Amino acid sequence: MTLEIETPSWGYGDSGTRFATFQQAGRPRDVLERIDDAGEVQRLTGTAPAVALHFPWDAADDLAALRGHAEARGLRIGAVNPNLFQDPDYKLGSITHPDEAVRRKATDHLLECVQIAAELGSTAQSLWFADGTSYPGQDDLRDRRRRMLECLEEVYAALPAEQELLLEYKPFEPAFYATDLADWGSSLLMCSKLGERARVLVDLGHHLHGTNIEQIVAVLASEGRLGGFHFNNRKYADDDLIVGSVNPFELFLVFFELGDDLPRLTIDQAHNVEAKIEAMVLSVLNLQEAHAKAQLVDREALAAAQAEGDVLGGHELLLDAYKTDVRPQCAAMRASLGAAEDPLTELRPYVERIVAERGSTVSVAGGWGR
Ligand code: RM4
Ligand code: MN
Ligand code: MN
Repeated sequence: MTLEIETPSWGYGDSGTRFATFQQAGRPRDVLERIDDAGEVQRLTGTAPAVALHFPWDAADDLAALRGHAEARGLRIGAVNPNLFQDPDYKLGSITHPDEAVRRKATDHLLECVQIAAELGSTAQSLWFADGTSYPGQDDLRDRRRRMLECLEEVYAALPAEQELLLEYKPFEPAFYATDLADWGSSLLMCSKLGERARVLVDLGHHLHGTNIEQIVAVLASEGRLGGFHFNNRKYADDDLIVGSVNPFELFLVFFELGDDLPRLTIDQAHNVEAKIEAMVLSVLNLQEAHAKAQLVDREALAAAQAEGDVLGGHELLLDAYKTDVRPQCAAMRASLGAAEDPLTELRPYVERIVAERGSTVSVAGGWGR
């Protein structure tokens, strides 16, 4: 019942592959309608009380009204996500760009987002940089690192006390040779230089194959530097699919490793072909179940098995918890929170209503946000 998930405004609007964007009937037409959809997910699941925003995608003239709109739907504003990957000026990087003027522009956007967060009551800047190079020799790797640090230092110094800085990493895409923050170690080093309120954000889709993500959780958490999660699922790269759809065991292991000390938990998904709100609800349900199963692990027995060197004893204790069907308990938990026992069925009338109100649209070529 204490689980709290932030859902992403950008997971409700249109997104696409690099080949096409498919618009859905009932798609939200503006940030207020994206917040409405997040409010419906919270109403049905009971554990999604915050909505993370992305700027300038969610830009609004009246931030107080935006905040009021969210609060009226039982939501608070989660992390603020600046966007430094779509402006043509950022083709060769944003805060690592060789041109000082571009770095200034990027830093100013980050500073503006600190201000926006303050007005919205948000307590985190969630930063992901598309910065990197696609060819050896394209730019000086050490200089880029220095430029990034300089910009982030300026942003960190401007953070009000209640805001933290979360730093995401990703091994490749859109850069294909050297991404400036390619792995958790690079993010962690940057955070250590910035200060205590800078911590690493782990996105489940941002690792090379075979990476042991739960071990990264263990390392960062023991260092006090695990700032948060971007939940999604993938089979190949940064696929941004429904949480727990491809690799539910990994999700369970992540929750087991997190234990009771949960950092900021956000969903980061980009739905291209699936029904959007339904996909978001499913993700929250899968998170509830993974979290519940992780609570079932008999940690005392596990510690005893580990102390005795009982290799498979420890392993089987994890499997016992993972194989337990917790769906009835999760439904009861939702009912006791005043949410829905069967969220997917109860979602239908809302979807029918928004399709009637917002209308249907057509498919267009291209990527994000059209
Ligand atoms: C990136 C990354 C960021 C997200 C963007 C839209 O791959 O995961 O967190 O803001 O996508
Ligand atoms: Mn992410
Ligand atoms: Mn991503």
